[in-house]
Amino acid sequence: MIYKSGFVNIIGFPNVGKSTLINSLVGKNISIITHKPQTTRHRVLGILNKKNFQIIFSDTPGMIIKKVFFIQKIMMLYIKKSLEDADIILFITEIGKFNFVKEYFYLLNNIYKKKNIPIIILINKIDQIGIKYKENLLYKTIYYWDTLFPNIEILPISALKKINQELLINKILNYLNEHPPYFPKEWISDRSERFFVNEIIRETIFLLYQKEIPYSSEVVTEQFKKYNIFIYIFSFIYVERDSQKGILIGYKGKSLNKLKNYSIKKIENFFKKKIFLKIQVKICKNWRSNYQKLKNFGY
Ligand SMILES: Nc1nc2c(ncn2[C@@H]2O[C@H](COP(=O)(O)OP(=O)(O)OP(=O)(O)O)[C@@H](O)[C@H]2O)c(=O)[nH]1
Ligand SMILES: [Mg+2]
Repeated sequence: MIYKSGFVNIIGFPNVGKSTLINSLVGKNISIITHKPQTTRHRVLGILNKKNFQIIFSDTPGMIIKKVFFIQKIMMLYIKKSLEDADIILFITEIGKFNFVKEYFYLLNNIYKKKNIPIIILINKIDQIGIKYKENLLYKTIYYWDTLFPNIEILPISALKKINQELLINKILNYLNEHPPYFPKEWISDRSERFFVNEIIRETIFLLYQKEIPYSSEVVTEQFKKYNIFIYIFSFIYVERDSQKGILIGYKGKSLNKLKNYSIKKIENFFKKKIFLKIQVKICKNWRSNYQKLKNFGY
């Protein structure tokens, strides 16, 4: 039996469905998803293990052009790195988006031509055909990408509804070389339990709060203790200003309570265990622009 293994890195603009794709491929919510752009801040590995292959997918933050905060520069560095260590690149975009940017055109072209790394262009959200979009729009989108990259394979998919997922895996396997597994076969990610707690709370903040709040928040889990019947978790949420702390906590602590209850449900679902969660909100001034603080937060 031939055993294949390799690194498949997912890149694309914000909000196109990168995290949705990695979760649906791996079969577990290892990367957080919201309707807001720039949800993903880290590079997260999701590992798909089958009898005769191990594919290590890597989710990345959305590519952004205007980098205001230092954290956004770091996020873009994660993408650059992920372009370098890939065996295959999945460049994901969505139906009806014609937003290609020169900077990334050169980057992709360079990888494709000089480094010889295979790329597959995925056109996501095609489940919206007949609902939000006409079929013609898909043809236009395919034509657009094919004109930019005439030699690169294009595959329409729906990450949400798993349309063409098997086809995608088969295409990936065609490109992968014979190689023993890089990670133990029971692994689904390279990240710790605490990381997932941080991310689930962060996802809930994205869903419950508006404007700058999600972008100004960082979550750090200080304690994660497993007992027979439950897990004890103590997490800090850092925001940049006093006023943000007030909003996060809300009148008589109501908003924070809601955040806590929503998070508990999701964390329980993730670990399949009862959770006792304690959250404390703290201020860490301008953490998004401070190299040392970002380093402490694991960036
Ligand atoms: N209809 C539809 N919606 C999708 C699909 N894939 C993702 N979405 C939605 O698109 C939004 C963004 O999804 P994410 O997976 O967070 O996108 P992302 O590319 O990881 O975004 P960033 O991390 O911010 O760069 C969410 O509301 C998803 O539910 C799809 O195949 N069909
Ligand atoms: Mg994401």
